Amino acid sequence: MHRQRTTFSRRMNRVFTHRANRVSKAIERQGIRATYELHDRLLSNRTSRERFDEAPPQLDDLQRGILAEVREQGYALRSFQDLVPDESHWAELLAERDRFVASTEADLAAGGEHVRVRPGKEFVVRLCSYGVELGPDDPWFRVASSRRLLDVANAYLEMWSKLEYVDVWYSVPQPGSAQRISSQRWHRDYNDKHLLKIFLYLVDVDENMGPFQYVAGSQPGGPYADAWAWRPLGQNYPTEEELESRIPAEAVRTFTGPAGSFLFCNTAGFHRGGFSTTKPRVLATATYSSPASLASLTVRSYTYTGALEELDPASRFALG
Ligand SMILES: O=C(O)CCC(=O)C(=O)O
Repeated sequence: MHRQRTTFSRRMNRVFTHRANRVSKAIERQGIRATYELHDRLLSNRTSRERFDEAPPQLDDLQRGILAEVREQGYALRSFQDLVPDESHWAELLAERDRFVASTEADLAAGGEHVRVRPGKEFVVRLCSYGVELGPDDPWFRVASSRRLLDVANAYLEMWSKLEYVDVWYSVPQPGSAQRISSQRWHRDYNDKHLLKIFLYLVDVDENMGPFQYVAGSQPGGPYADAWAWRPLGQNYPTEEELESRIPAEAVRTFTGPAGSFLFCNTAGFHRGGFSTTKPRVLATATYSSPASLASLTVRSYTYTGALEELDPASRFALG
């Protein structure tokens, strides 16, 4: 059989293929960035801002306080009971947590083949992940999709937002010798700058259990917004040393706290967490993003099982 390629041509092909890949990735990246800007300024977000302006929600003092703090420092911390005083709701969330923890630990003990994890983030087991059906019968979905929370998100983003992701996470403890990877490292979320995430601790979280950490003032518009500034699809993972040399330690907030701690934050700002070396950290989370979000342009984590036509217009927009 004739040789089809010389070693030289193989090498050249490798170089060119590598270059071609790099060039096509750069073009694709530029295209995605341009699409984001277009949707933010002209297309999706403009309509969404107009809809919000037509009937802005009336917030109470608690909601206004959260809004002011997220604007000022990028985050606000409250307790679940402040927002949802009904005790039975908390009990339902704890029951959901217990079922999830029991099934996760049974799966992990049997080798972990059935747990829901994403490639590269195997340290987070997810109750839902993507492609699930969720509706008003799910206690966490009920909270995340309630007008009480949606109004805060919409008022913060100053537009009708999309409830893009709803989940419960179990962070698997890592060996003490492990290195931080992925979202355990400081980063900005890449998909949107108009972003509000909520995190509700379902267990007490101490400093060894991978508490969520945030650089106060790193949200868009904050004093540290320009440090590795947010860009759609940006390379948003400086090394830990680089970040710590540029951001004063006093700006770093570490959210240890009891079950029921409820955090609101714009994760286009720098954050990290989930690096537990002792006990599992279990929390519920949800993301509200703008319609221009790179993720919500493409994917939402769930399909709503309730009757969309029975919802008010802002909720229908968020869930539908
Ligand atoms: O698990 C954590 O505390 C970090 C989560 C995170 O990076 C994110 O939700 O964007």
